[in-house]
Amino acid sequence: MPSRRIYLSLGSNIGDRESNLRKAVRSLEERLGKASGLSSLYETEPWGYKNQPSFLNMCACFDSNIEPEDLLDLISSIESALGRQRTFRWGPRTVDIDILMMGDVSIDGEALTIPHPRMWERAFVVVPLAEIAPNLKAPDGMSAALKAVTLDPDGKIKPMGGI
Ligand code: GSY
Repeated sequence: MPSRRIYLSLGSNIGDRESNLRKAVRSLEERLGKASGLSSLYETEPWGYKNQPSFLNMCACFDSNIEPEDLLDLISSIESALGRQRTFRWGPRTVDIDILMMGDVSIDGEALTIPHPRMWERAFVVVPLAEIAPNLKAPDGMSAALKAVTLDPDGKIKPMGGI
């Protein structure tokens, strides 16, 4: 099986957020190999449920032949190991890892939907993604770079250095 290009979104808003993200990336690299792209860290306002601390978000890119269900298991085990407790939908989390895209994989299941159905609506996803994959295309044909400007027209979401 040839490798696929995998894009992930990572976020944290509990504890030492930068350390949580660093540990998550390290654990992903242990299984998937070295990341082929890592965005900067971005401080972002909580989306959905507003009454919670702000997030640090980033995106990562890997080239791997891991199967989608195995990637989901890997992500769940990393989130658990880093102390994520599932409180309520859109609630705070030590680390959250979302699969955005996996090559041309298209899955619409109960446990897993790829590409991520709401990824192109969220500035906290698209701004970091545009840093590592500016030419990646949304389903409407718009590039990630252009989507980022559309979602964050005033450039409020700024890079804060890397992990
Ligand atoms: O869906 C990922 C977890 N999450 C986030 C996030 O990562 N960043 C921001 N800014 N808001 C969020 N709301 C949720 S839920």
